[in-house]
Amino acid sequence: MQESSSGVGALAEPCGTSAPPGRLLVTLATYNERPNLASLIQAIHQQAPWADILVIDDNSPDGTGQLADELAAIDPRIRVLHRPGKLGLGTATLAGIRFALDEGYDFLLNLDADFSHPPRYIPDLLRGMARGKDIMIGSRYVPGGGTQNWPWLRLTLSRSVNRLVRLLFRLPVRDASGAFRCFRVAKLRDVPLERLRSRGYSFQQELLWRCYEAGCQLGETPIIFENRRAGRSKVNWYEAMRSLSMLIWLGLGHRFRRLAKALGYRPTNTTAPEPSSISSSSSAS
Ligand SMILES: Nc1nc2c(ncn2[C@@H]2O[C@H](COP(=O)(O)OP(=O)(O)OP(=O)(O)O)[C@@H](O)[C@H]2O)c(=O)[nH]1
Ligand SMILES: [Mg+2]
Repeated sequence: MQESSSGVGALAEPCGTSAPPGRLLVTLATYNERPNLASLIQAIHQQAPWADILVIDDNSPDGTGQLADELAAIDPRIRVLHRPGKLGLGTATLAGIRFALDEGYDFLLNLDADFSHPPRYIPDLLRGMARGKDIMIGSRYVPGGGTQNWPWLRLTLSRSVNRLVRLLFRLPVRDASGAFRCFRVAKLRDVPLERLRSRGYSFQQELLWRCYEAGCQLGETPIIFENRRAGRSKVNWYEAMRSLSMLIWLGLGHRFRRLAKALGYRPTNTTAPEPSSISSSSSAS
């Protein structure tokens, strides 16, 4: 792990936008993102020069982790967390959250390391935080948002999963599956992270649900999700189906508990039902 200098993460003004007061950590989970990494970090620092950036790399075969170390050696705002192998985007996101909590950051902003979440939207997310939201989502499905050149099947699936999640978990957001989010770290302390069951694509939705249940105020700002600039997608349809099963399982468990409560039944165990297996790889989208 590289050490960042103190003070680098202090408050500054992002490109004429008023920033929320506090230290900002930007997390980038990477697996084979070497061609994107340096230019992405530069683009993030153009929007938020005061931000520390944590690269969470899973021993990428293309040497992304080594490049991150080289960048960190010349820029104290960059830090690197090396993990031994591909452990999935869910656990990488969780590692970023734990890092932000342990290091006492005020805000945690996460984005994909492939330019699909364009850094030019970072000021919009920070403006939402400054207005008092606990989580701001870069959203594809609010007016003004969208996806660039997605195949019909992927778009339909993504929209359908979001509808299902809204129905099962009653989340008041249009885009619960994207990873472009900014969190108020103090509120994350109230979220029972140890209860998160998902490791794959469903991680993003389950995390949001747990945060909402813990009282977080959610907000959305439109983004156009762009195709990755370089490298290959890690989208895995088998994993997508496993994650869908996980969401249905968690969502039905949630609805049944709500119904039981409304009927006056007091369950002895309030933990979400344990599925026979949990999804265990890849990324969310
Ligand atoms: N550390 C870590 N990062 C991962 C892992 N899987 C995916 N990522 C990263 O998570 C982000 C999203 O993954 P992508 O491959 O872009 O998947 P996607 O966004 O669903 O798919 P496309 O946008 O089509 O490329 C990228 O920054 C990946 O490098 C993983 O197992 N470990
Ligand atoms: Mg991507």
